[in-house]
Amino acid sequence: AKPTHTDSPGPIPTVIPTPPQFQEIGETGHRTLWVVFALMVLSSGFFAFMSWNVPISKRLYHVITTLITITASLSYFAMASGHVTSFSCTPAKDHHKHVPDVGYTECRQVFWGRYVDWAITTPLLLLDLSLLAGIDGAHTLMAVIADVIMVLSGLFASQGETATQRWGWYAIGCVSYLFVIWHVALHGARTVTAKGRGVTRLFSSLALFTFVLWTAYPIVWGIADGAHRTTVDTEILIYAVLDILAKPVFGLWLLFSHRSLAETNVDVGGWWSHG
Ligand code: RET
Repeated sequence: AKPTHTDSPGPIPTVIPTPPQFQEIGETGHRTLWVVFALMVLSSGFFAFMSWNVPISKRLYHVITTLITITASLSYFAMASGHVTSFSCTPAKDHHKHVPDVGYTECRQVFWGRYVDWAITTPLLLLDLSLLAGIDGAHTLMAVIADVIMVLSGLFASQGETATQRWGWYAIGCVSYLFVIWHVALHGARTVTAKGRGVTRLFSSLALFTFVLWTAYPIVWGIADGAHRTTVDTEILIYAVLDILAKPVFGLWLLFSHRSLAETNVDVGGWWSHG
């Protein structure tokens, strides 16, 4: 029979759904973002200053490297001022043993602005390395596209709602990363020998430094964004250290070596500068 308002409402549910758990930025994370913003601005100024007495035709690495830290300054300004961020909600993991499995969600703050930064700066970093190693345009282009696919996959992974979406995109990103290493590190190791011992030694150390550092990013992503095993602040701190090494420290190393090693010069042709 059709229920009427006089019928018993039925048993009261015994499991009260847990509200979503929020993981978000704290004071430490906030301060860290502002500090890195300041460091990126200072580095940009310093790199621009380093190119002062260098003729335009020899300023290729200076221009690329300064654009990298300028882009990072913009992205850190955006993140520090509370922009370019959203909450990504996923079903809670069973590692929260103290909570009955009632299917609550975990909403973690994601700074998607990072991925916009990486989509611009990682291709520029690869360009620095490719030019240094004398890698041809074809391999450079393939590496850059694989790299953009890697970063966009990371962005999609961070916004995914199901495990398939998140870990699927993550896996696609990791495969793309292997192509980047293949085209730049392995291929570059072969082409750089034509540029002499000095450049070969510089490229080997810079490429090793780069790919050891870069490999930390997917590991951090897996632990922090994938498995939610760290706080948002810890994630911000780790990425801050990695970003400072991958951008200002990489840039200092490259530009100072370039200054004392004439063979690092690239013949960039007439479009770049008229002599
Ligand atoms: C993601 C997740 C998907 C799989 C892989 C990733 C790699 C990211 C890397 C980022 C490098 C950033 C740098 C920033 C500069 O400061 C997107 C985390 C492989 C390698 C160097």
